[in-house]
Amino acid sequence: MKLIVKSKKRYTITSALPYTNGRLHIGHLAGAYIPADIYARFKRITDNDVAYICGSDEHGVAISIRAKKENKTPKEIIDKYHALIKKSFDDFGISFDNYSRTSSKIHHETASEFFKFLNEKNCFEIKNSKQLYDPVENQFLADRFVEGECPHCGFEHAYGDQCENCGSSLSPEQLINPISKISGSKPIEKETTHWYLPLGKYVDFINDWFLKDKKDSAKSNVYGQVKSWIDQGLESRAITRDLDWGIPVPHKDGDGKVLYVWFDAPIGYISSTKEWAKNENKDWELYWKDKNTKLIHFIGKDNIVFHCIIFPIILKAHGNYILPENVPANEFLNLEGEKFSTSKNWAIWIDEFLNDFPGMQDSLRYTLTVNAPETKDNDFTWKDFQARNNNELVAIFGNFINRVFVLTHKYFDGIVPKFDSLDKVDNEILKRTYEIPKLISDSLDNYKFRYSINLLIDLARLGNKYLADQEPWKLHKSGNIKRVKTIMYVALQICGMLSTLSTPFLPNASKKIRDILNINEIKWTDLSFDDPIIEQNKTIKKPSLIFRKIEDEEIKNQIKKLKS
Ligand code: B3M
Ligand code: ZN
Repeated sequence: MKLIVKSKKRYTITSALPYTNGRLHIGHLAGAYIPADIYARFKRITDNDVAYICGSDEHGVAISIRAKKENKTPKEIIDKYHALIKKSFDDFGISFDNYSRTSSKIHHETASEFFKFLNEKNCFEIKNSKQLYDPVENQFLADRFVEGECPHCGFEHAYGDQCENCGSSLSPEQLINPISKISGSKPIEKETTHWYLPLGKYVDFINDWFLKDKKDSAKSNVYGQVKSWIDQGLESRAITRDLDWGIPVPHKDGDGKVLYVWFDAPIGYISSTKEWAKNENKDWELYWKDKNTKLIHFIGKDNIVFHCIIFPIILKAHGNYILPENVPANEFLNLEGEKFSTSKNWAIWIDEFLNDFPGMQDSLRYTLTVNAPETKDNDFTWKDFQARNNNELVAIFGNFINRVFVLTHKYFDGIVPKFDSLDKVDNEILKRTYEIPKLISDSLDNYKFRYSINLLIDLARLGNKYLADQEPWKLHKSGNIKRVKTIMYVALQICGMLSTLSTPFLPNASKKIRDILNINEIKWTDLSFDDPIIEQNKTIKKPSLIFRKIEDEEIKNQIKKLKS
């Protein structure tokens, strides 16, 4: 009998496209990348058809501002940061099936086509309005080019398109005491024409598709945000801008205008899928238009409105696309009690982390998962990282695996022993071991990453307790080899189970354990109550270190580095 019974499905899984205006830090990883990567690996190992899609978000004012700061062109900026970000993802081991960029030709074409299609379908309103204008620089102040006080929460550095404090989506005119980020001057108002998406026409759609149908499946933090936006009422939103960096508006009246970055960026998921499908000889449309495909967006909480309201409305207006099945947004991660800040260099950069802790990706994955900002903001501290690594990964998980491997070599020359009968305790622990895959699988299906990874560690904890209770070393001394064989056989099955169950969470450790056990990756859907994971008589390799301890000195240095 199989442990997990599931039919094969198709998944399009996306992680938010990072802006190419800076390096990646661990706060990014915790929000939209590690959970998505766990989920994608989980869906692969349960035998599904998965496209895990991402890419760089290379348009928008964030890029232009960075370019000004570094005295470079926007193109130089996106090339620099795209390369750095992509390398960090690769080195960290995020398993994207495709990582594209929105400056690519395929994306410009896809986004332009989308605009033209919607424009011809009369999905937009074209309106004149007065907008903020920088009289010194002679340019319109869209989005992040203008800052001011948030009309909703009073935060003083809200951007022209969004308040990062309360998450409200804004337009520049709503800001109190706006200031140009380019010249520092007080903006004036000037008339201009733009294309608007009439969000208000889609309130019924969002009510039905999201607020009714996703009441039970959406995370409560996500549901709450969407509900409050709908309660506030949806206004038309401009999807074009008077800027010189972005995708030119494909229309005869579009001179000097580009598509709003939040119009083109989510379409980037589609163009990245197209790019991947082309390389892999697949049909991209199955991943975006087949109603049996499940579309899941992993994002941070500041992107909820775009993924639960605006992008779904764009897809709905188009008409041929599937809608997201779930948008499991995370809250924010703080660092040592304060917000991550690129400008204050209050961050742990991925490239620096990997330099200082080479090969320790799994330790960070573990800490960021067990402590994920799943339902509320959470804090990363270096001390907690050390404690999680040393007291949980090393002392529980690594210790169990290592003891079993060492004893198997010591007593049986590394050969998996044959046993003749199982005692009650053996049956009980095996039963529990074989229950875990379904428990983990069900909780991952509900986006409960913290709970899932705790189930994994609990299994290792149980293994340790089994060894401590059974004391095979005593039995070996007293000559009860028959019982020792059974105990080691059972303990090896738990190791086998840990190796396969850790695949999505701790992919490097999982691979090391499988190498020692001499087994291939096992699909969870192939696990069965009747089959042992590790065959009797099989030889396992000599153990090597799976996790290493982190010394106090290393943590002290990191804290010093952060504070300097
Ligand atoms: N680039 C915003 C952000 O980094 C953004 C996400 C786009 S997802 C389509 O917060
Ligand atoms: Zn606010």
